Amino acid sequence: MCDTALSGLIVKEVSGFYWVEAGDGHTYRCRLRGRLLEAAQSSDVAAIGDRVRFDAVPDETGRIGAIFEVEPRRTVLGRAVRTEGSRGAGDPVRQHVIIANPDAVFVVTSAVKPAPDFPLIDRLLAIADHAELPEVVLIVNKMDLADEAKVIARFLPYEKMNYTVCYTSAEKRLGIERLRELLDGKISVFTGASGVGKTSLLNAIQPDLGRAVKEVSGWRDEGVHTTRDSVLVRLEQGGYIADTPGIRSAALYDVEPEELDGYFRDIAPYVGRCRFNDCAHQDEPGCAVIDAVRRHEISRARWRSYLALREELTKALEAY
Ligand SMILES: Nc1nc2c(ncn2[C@@H]2O[C@H](COP(=O)(O)OP(=O)(O)OP(=O)(O)O)[C@@H](O)[C@H]2O)c(=O)[nH]1
Ligand SMILES: [Mg+2]
Ligand SMILES: [Zn+2]
Repeated sequence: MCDTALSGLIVKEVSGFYWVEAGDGHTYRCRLRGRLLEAAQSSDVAAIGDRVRFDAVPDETGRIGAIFEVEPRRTVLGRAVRTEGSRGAGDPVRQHVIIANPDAVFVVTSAVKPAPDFPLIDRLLAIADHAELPEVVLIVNKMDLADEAKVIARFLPYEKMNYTVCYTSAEKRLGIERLRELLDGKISVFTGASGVGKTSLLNAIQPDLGRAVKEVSGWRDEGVHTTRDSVLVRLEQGGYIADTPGIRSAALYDVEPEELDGYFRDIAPYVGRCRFNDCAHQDEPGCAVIDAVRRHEISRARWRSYLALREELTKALEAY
């Protein structure tokens, strides 16, 4: 065998196969080799966005390879998932990597149809801040169907806490130019609930893409989980964008309940002013966060998101 080592970027993953865009301009379908294959049993050692080194294996059926090295990740967007089976060893929870090395995450919601899932939005924003991603953007799509002033008022708290908020319509091609600017030259990811228009926005940004989109279910007003695979799409303007399947919920990975308040940008500034050091901001006397909620400086919905997420983290700890 006369293998040659190449390096490249994982742009697609389907059940143990990785499509790697290599420096030679070709895409190779790769498997993991040896040690990596073993490690892949318990963690996502390779994912879209990873830079890898692989051996090209000459093969008449096409370009095939074997990945032998994954470069250290600069950033990771991931969420906690329960491990399946109960063999006793290892963590009950592991990190599912949505994308490796993203420069920017775009949390996508629709203004209506389906209605915004604020608890999910707040979770994804906290995950993005915990991951220390250089850029976090909130996209509010389907503005063509909504009462603009009302929607902007509902998302005002997010602008105040310094998230970039983009109001778009994939259908009417509104706000697309601004998105293009934000995407320029970066590796970005679209994430959010099903049916909010992640794929439609991507198709609007790059019209020749033709990725499938499907109508939201009429009677439940919910997305139907059209996108099943995670792919990195190379943008003509430069950069890559990942279209990912819609998610129902997202749990934080590797965050202690006590540190959660640090990942809520509106809550964090008050934390040091609570009477108790270990204040959970739930019902403690002298809690500066609760006072701020009363004064409408922190929105009640955000506070509720925080409490729900904190309770979930505490329960996960107790389950050990
Ligand atoms: N009116 C309107 N409809 C939109 C807009 N964007 C998307 N849609 C519609 O919403 C439905 C869902 O869009 P998708 O792009 O498939 O949503 P998605 O977020 O990719 O959903 P999953 O792949 O299931 O996660 C489709 O019927 C789209 O045509 C928009 O800006 N306005
Ligand atoms: Mg989709
Ligand atoms: Zn407090």
